[in-house]
Amino acid sequence: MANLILILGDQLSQAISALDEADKASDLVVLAEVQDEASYTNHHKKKLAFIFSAMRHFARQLETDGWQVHYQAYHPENADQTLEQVVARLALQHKPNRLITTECGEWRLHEQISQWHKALGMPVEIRPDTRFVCSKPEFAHWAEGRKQLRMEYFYREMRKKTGLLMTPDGQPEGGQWNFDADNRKKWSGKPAAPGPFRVEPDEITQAVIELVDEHFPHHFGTTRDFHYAVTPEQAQHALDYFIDFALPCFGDYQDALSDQEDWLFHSILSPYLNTGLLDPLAVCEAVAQAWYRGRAPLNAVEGFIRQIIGWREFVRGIYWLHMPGYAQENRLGNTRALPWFYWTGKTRMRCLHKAIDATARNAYAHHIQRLMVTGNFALLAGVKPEEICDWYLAVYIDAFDWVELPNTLGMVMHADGGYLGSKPYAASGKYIQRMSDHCQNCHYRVQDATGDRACPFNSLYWHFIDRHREAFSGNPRMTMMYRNWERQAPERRKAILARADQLLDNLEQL
Ligand code: FAD
Ligand code: DLZ
Repeated sequence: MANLILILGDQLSQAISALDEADKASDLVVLAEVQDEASYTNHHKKKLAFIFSAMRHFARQLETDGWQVHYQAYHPENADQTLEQVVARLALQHKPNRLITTECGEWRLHEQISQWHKALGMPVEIRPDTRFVCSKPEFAHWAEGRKQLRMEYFYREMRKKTGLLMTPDGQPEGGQWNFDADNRKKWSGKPAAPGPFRVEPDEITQAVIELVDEHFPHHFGTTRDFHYAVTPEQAQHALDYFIDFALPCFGDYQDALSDQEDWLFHSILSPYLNTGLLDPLAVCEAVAQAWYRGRAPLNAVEGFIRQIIGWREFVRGIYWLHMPGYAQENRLGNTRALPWFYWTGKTRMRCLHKAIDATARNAYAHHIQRLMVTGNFALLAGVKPEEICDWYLAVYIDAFDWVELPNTLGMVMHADGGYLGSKPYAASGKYIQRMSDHCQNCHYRVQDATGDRACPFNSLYWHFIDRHREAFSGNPRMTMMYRNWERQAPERRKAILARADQLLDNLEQL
């Protein structure tokens, strides 16, 4: 045997660098479902089913294509329950020259793998992950000497680098880099949202669903109504479906929230992008083509591409530049525990109930639910970053540390002191009312800040502004908020703060 080639559960692409120049006749490709990876957080049951099923389909395809594959299916009584144990046993059996793998997406596992050569007693070659537009060194070079990083400037570099939506003379198509101002419509039920692309579970997926239900019964969420794609071909159909049915409205309703509709016009492609079933650049090229062919407007196409070559690449760059210290940041000094209703959805705050309920059913919530509902509440309530980060890592099908952590700790919790975002996305109930129809079905009154039925977001928002005066009052983007706060009568401010204090003491009862 020449080499062992380890492929992780989020590296399911035959273009993965670990397979470069591999020899089908002599190398052994290893994939393993292990307890360690399945339980480092309370992974949603649909996330476990998705990863295991996609891994099994990928392994089967490799075998069909002539690779020698060692696949370990999960069983609680397997002797080897960590990836290292699986590799160590194979190394003893086959005496390979070395282990080859592609760098993994989480610091936790990356640290372990970088030490394996010692225990295994053989070289471990860790290759760069080439599935991103911007390499780690390239991002580090771009960030060098900048005190704060701004996605918009990075994004323009990525547009130039990829040529996406660029004219032949190097200008952005449509004369603007960013059409975000056009992407803030409220959705009133029309045009109808297409619903998610659905794949009926095949035998492999059904077996995995049974396995998850049997061995991970206490994990969050449900396997019921599993409809995610689990192969590259199915994921490609999901992309085609998005382009045909949702992309035309993606931009207009990108920031909307709905009481009736879980998915709106979002692509639901993140699980496939993050596990290798889809290539990010190919996805962006297909979406750009939709604009060139007149099948989708520029505000939708530019907005979508910005999320992928802008935000997605940007947060990854930040993660690898600042780990492991980044995960410990808590610059706002938060101390509160995550309210238990994040796990049950049992709260009378309609927007939170709806976002958490969708999360439990689907292992998915769209960006605005994550940012402006569950995230905003955790920010205003001063939840410990560590606890809210672990929640996001557990509950979403697309959650991997490299993308979840900067979004939660940086974008939502502002725990990195504003390194990733120029101001916190703190908002009162007014924002949720403007962008959704939740408030009309809510127990609380969005127009009130005080009184027992007052929307908790309102007083908590002002409490946040008041208690973090030192951190934010000098921020030009927040001057207006401080001016509005100061303008209120002292008695009113006192009453609002008292209401917020009462809420903070009774978070579990909301
Ligand atoms: P769409 O709205 O259709 O967007 C298209 C694509 O753009 C997504 O598939 C995704 O790949 C990319 N994208 C959009 N926004 C971001 C972003 N802020 N950061 C990185 N990529 C982005 N995304 C994850 O993939 N994994 C996570 O664990 C994750 N955790 C998040 C936690 C919080 C607190 C917040 C606010 C956002 C998080 N996001 C995460 C980003 C974003 O919410 C999801 O990518 C998006 O909701 C996925 O659904 P979609 O594919 O329908 O996205
Ligand atoms: C997320 C996940 C899960 C649930 N299970 C496995 C597994 O059993 N085997 C595996 O190789 N990978 C799994 N993964 C994905 C890894 O945790 C992932 O590679 C790291 O999170 C790095 O991004």
